[in-house]
Amino acid sequence: WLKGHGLRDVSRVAVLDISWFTDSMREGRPVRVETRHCIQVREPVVRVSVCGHLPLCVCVCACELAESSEFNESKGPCLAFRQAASVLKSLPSAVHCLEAIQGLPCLGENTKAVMEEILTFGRSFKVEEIRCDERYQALKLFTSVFGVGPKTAEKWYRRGLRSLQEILTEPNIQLNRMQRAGFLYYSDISKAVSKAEAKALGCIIEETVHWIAPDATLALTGGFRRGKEYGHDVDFLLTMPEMGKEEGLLLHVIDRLKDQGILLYCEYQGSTFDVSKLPSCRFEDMDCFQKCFLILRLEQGQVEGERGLQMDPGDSRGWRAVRVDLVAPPVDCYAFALLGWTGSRQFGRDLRTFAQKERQMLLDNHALYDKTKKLCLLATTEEDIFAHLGLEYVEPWQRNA
Ligand code: DCT
Ligand code: MG
Repeated sequence: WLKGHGLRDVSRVAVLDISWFTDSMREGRPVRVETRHCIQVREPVVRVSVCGHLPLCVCVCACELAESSEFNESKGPCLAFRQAASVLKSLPSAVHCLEAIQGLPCLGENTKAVMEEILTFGRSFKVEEIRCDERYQALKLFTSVFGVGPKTAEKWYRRGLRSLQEILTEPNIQLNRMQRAGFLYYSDISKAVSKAEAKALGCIIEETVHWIAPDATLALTGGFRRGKEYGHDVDFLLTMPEMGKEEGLLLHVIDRLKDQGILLYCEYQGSTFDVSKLPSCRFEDMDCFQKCFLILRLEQGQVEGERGLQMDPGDSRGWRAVRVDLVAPPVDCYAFALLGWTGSRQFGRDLRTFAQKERQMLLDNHALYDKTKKLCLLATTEEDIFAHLGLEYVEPWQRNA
């Protein structure tokens, strides 16, 4: 199983941080197997997953089943598998039998069936079938391009296209600007971004923002705020101390990045924020703040640490392209935006469900609305929001659901 996931010459395996491990697997990143803190494995490799880390194995399967459901537009099963993966990821110890997971939430019949198959045969035939499925493979490949969603991927698949090369050479396909950038920087932006690279980008963004507005507030959000070692992009939130002063801020930042010669691609979306709109209970809705999706050029010399830039051996460019998201909410919404953009997606989804079901409140990236009192509750910090919800504060590193 591990070899099937790209691990070679496995004799010993260390799983130090379960979420890091599963995220790496899910994102198809090569996993570096550390020999420190090892679980010694001398038997055939497949026994690692069965005997040692059944939850991990099933978690990866659940992620693939979720993805496959998403491609089939089966929203319910997709969410159910994501929730199951999240629960499995959080289990503190190995599981050796189905009885051990009795009573755990969100592990439905389908997930249990996968677990049973793995316990009995060492693998899941259902998941293997999906992995070998031509449509699944094509859609997974196509959606790995920045700017390509499941709908476009499906369209290309239906036209008989199967590889990225075929898409690029098909004369009747008109790529939009974002997709063109996605293809142009594909090998760079499909590589994980490391913590050291995120830190280097943080310095660049901070210098740029503060050069324009010394009193702006800037925060690293997304997976890196949750303490993740790797991410697919780097997310930042910025605001101004006075309401309305954030207007136009991102456009200045974009100009300044352009002047520095490091802006490779930019998609800017102006604010459509309307205070009179109540929080939306539909999580999938994008928030209305001004934001930009960027690709920036990061130089080798800007990244600290012995590993420096994440580059292929033999790549002598001395720089790589990295995806960066900047979001600029007005200061009154800052705490809600920070909570939302810190994620994880699953954590955010669960928090909204909790707010709605248990507290009759609507939470989104803009506000928290109390349906009983018929008013929006103010918050200047994330702590305020948790307090309004009657919950103990949850640190960002504990939000990796
Ligand atoms: N988010 C949101 N609304 C959106 C998109 C994202 O509230 N329309 C939140 C959910 C997670 C967070 O922003 C950051 O998004 P990602 O960068 O996609 O996730 P991540 O947790 O940072 O994961 P990765 O490490 O892969 O970047
Ligand atoms: Mg991110």
